[in-house]
Amino acid sequence: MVRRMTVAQAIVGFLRNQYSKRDSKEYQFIQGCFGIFGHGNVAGLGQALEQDVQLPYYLARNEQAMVHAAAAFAKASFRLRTLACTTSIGPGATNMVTGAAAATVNRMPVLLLPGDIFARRNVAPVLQQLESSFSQDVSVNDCFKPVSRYWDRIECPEQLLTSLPEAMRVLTSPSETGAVIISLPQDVQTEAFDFPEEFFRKRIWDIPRNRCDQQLLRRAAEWISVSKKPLLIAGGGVLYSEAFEALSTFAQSTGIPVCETQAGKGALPFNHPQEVGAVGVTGTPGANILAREADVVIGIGTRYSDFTSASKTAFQNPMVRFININVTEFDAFKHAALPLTGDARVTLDELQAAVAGFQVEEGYRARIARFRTDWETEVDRIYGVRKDPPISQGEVIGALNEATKPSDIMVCAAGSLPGDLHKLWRTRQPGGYHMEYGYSTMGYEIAGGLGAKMAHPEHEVFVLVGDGSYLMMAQEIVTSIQENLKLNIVLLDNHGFSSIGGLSRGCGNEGMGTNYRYRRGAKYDGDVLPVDFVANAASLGAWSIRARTREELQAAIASARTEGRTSVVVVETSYEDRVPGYETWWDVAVAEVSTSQAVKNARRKYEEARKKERLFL
Ligand SMILES: Cc1ncc(C[n+]2csc(CCOP(=O)(O)OP(=O)(O)O)c2C)c(N)n1
Ligand SMILES: [Mg+2]
Repeated sequence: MVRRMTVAQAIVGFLRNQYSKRDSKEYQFIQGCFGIFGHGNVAGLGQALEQDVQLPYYLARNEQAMVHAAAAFAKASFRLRTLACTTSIGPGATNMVTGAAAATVNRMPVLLLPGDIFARRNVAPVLQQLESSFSQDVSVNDCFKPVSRYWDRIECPEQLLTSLPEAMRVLTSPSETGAVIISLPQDVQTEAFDFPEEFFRKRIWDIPRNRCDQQLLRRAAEWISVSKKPLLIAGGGVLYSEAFEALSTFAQSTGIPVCETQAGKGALPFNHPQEVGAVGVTGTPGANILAREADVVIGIGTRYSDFTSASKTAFQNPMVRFININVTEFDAFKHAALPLTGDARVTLDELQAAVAGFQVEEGYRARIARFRTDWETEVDRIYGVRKDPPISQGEVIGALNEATKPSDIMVCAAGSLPGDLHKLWRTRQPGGYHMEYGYSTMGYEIAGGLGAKMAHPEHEVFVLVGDGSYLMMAQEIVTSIQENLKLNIVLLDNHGFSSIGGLSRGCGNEGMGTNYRYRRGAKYDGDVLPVDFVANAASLGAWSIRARTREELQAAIASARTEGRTSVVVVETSYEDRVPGYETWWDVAVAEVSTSQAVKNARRKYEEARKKERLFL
């Protein structure tokens, strides 16, 4: 039995029959397809999606944004489902490169279907084709190779039969997942072929909970049982494995404190007795002191980015040893760790049994409790700051946190907000804190909010976005209105890049290029540019309002919640008033020679601080 279909029709027919399954719960894996059409896909995938509406189609405004939305959808679904994205050739395709990289860094499954130049070649160069004199087997879509986990180009219809199952294997693989690219030459998309009927049968991809090596598990248990200052680091893998309860039980029964990376934040509620908060460059004092002194660090589902390891200065105990629980072998081996390569939940359950009876000492337990209360006092202080307008960012975070419900989802990605939120946000449910900080892509915020809302339409989604990020990519507000997917956007306007301005000054410079002001001579030190964000958001169809004081902000957030459509609350915040770092450092290389005394001083301090960087061999 065969079905005569075009390549594009076969892709749609195949994708809508793919399911994922974990812990006996089943999900349609590809829940729809974003697309922006052009000559490279309108008559191919466009035709197929128009004909077969069982794979819902979504129109977005920008190709990069739709990949972020798809990745956010996957992240909010703990990687059990995702969306596909189709584009035309040339700029439509390459607009997705940043989105693909962000998805791959964050280990998020997204299926990207860029159009490609004619396989037939006789009409080349086609509109938007970048020719190569070196080979006819090259197109701009080759740019996706370093940013994807699986890359293929379909030159003839039968290749689909072996390519799409590979794409699904990678997308549903906990260890290999990331962006998957299937390049589709525009002529091939429309070619008909007799596809075997079985290709369109319902197929279930079981997402495994692999066990780690049992001998290594016993060794890990021995290491833990002789440890005096053990520390658990919860990374994104805890969430993607839905291992939060296993982690909570493990931490509670052993007394081992838990700190969190950006991706792992929310694994435990902020008021869990073993939770010591954010770790690393944007960490809390307690977590960073515990990391500095720890003799055994148990990293779960973490990539140990420089923000987590404080550029390899976080772990200063000369005897420190690492045990890494990670589904990806590559990460499990980091820091010369004892690698427990396996699923977080099943490994934590097994480790729990293997360390049965182990408890941290009373003094350590008391210290954890003290760090916790001290930190809550500090958060209350920052939340409670009362300033005349422009108000502080910490105050905005406090007002918003107090106005949100446990089931609300907070989405953010770049600027100074991620660092402040990592420290200050009181997360109450796993998934309530949605931060893209693997690639920290300006522009992810609103697009990501859209993806999170698509995954959980019954929850309120709050997007926190800086003025810089908003100006880079705000256009998916239009998509949210079109889809009736309401977002609550809070735009913090500090007239520029507060984060990078601070960084510039920290490196001895003067913050050039980080203020949104009129040019005066060589510098941008004129008046603030008159960007009217309230009018801008309203022009895209959102309900928008300006809030100047804490009271106005609280009232605006309350109105936004009851509003039926996407809202944008614009609040001016102080550029200078920032939340400090605690007990940590970040390696940003400072100029080794300069005519500026400030740069020379910064370099001296930098060289001193670098001495703490450690190699774990
Ligand atoms: C696409 C992209 N370009 C550049 C950067 C580098 N960068 C990080 S934060 C930032 C400024 C963000 O400005 P804004 O959104 O206003 O946040 P603020 O720093 O003021 O909090 C820049 C340029 C980035 N992360 N992403
Ligand atoms: Mg800003």
